[in-house]
Amino acid sequence: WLERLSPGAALLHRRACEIDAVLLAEVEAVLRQAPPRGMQTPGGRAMSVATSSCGACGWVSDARGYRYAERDPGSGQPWPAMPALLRALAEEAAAEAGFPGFEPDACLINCYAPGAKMSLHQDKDERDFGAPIVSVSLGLPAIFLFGGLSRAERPGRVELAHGDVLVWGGPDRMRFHGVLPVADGMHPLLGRRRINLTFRKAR
Ligand code: MD3
Ligand code: FE
Repeated sequence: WLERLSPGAALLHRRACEIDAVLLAEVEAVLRQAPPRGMQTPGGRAMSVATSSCGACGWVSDARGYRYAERDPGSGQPWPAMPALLRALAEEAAAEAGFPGFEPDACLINCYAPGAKMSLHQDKDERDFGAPIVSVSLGLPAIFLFGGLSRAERPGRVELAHGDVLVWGGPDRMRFHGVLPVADGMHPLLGRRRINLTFRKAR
């Protein structure tokens, strides 16, 4: 069911559950070609989340800063293509949330082991803030923090469970957001992992 969190943000509860096994197979195929890596913040701090990407461009982070790049710095190869079911899910979810015509060209794959977290941040490396961001959560649950347009605003909390799909666009696109450290547990399909996919129009 669709829960509207604010005018430009919707949580499609369990939207991906019935196709979770095929989605995961597509994700695992990408991760074999482009293994997730720990990235560094521009300040040189190690991020606890391991990241990969698929699509025409992928997100990379190192001492030079954050940016989208056409190749995986780990292999020097272009990123794997965005698998068809993943892409279709993102486009359909965007349309259901009120953003028809979404054409993602990048999908970031964030891999969380127990204890991994993502600090409060804004996604602002994309060229076109008119396009929404669609996120799909798989595996262990996590507490998602959604803040305001300034870092100072106290964030709200929402649990993201396996199969949940979030869409953020319009007036909510630039909200600060993050993820609290993932609690240890065992998921029947993913084991001791949380994987989050974020579909973007980067270029
Ligand atoms: C709200 N990922 O990759 S997904 C990220 O669970 C990221 O791995 C988190 O933040 C994760 O950048 C959160 C939900 C999400 C993604 C992008 C957003 C929420 C957003 C962009 C703007 C506002
Ligand atoms: Fe983000």
